[in-house]
Amino acid sequence: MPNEPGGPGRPPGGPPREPQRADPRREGGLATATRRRTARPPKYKVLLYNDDYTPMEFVVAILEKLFGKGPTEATQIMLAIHKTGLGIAGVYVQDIAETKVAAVHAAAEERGYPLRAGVEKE
Ligand code: TYC
Repeated sequence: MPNEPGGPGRPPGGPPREPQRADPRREGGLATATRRRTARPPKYKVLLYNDDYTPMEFVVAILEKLFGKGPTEATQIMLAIHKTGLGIAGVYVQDIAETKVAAVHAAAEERGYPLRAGVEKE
């Protein structure tokens, strides 16, 4: 019996075999048919830092209004920052992350609070 084009023969009666592919390690781990055309842009964490003066309610309000958190998650993040010194408010592409940091600083300065934020590449 001649071999099939996709590979050596198989015993009769079993399920049809997937077509054989080249070693995926030599193709970057993705089959050609499903490879992305555009790379995912790098993501940046927006960090909030603890301080001794910004009220807890203000930080919760920032996490709700600027970072889309619900009240429970916003409170958990704020308390984690209060205890550990910093926490992640959200993860965005670079220009959005930097805009969020500027918005945090603007809102804090408007109220006279020293709250600080920053970005860190993921
Ligand atoms: N440590 C502040 C207080 O006790 C609360 C606080 C939490 C401040 C998180 C900043 O990013 C912050 N009022």
